Amino acid sequence: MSHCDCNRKDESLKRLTLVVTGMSCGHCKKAVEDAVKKLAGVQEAVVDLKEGLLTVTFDPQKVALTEIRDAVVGAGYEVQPGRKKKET
Ligand SMILES: [Cu+2]
Repeated sequence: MSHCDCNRKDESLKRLTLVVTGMSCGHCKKAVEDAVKKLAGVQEAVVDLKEGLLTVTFDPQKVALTEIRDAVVGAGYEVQPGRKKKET
């Protein structure tokens, strides 16, 4: 039925924001982003250094949230248990 599946890829992607502690400069930002982007299934990883947030766009079929956390921890930083920082 579907003659074009170019949109399907985007629909299967998930976006999550994680609270990451320990980042203090542009080098930390890049280290976290690079570590997460290395994972298969991660399409985008963007760190907001000021807020201490990591926004990841990933394919949940290919990579688990725990793997993303492990990558951040492996780079030397910590992921807070809360999935998303509360809006205040
Ligand atoms: Cu740094």
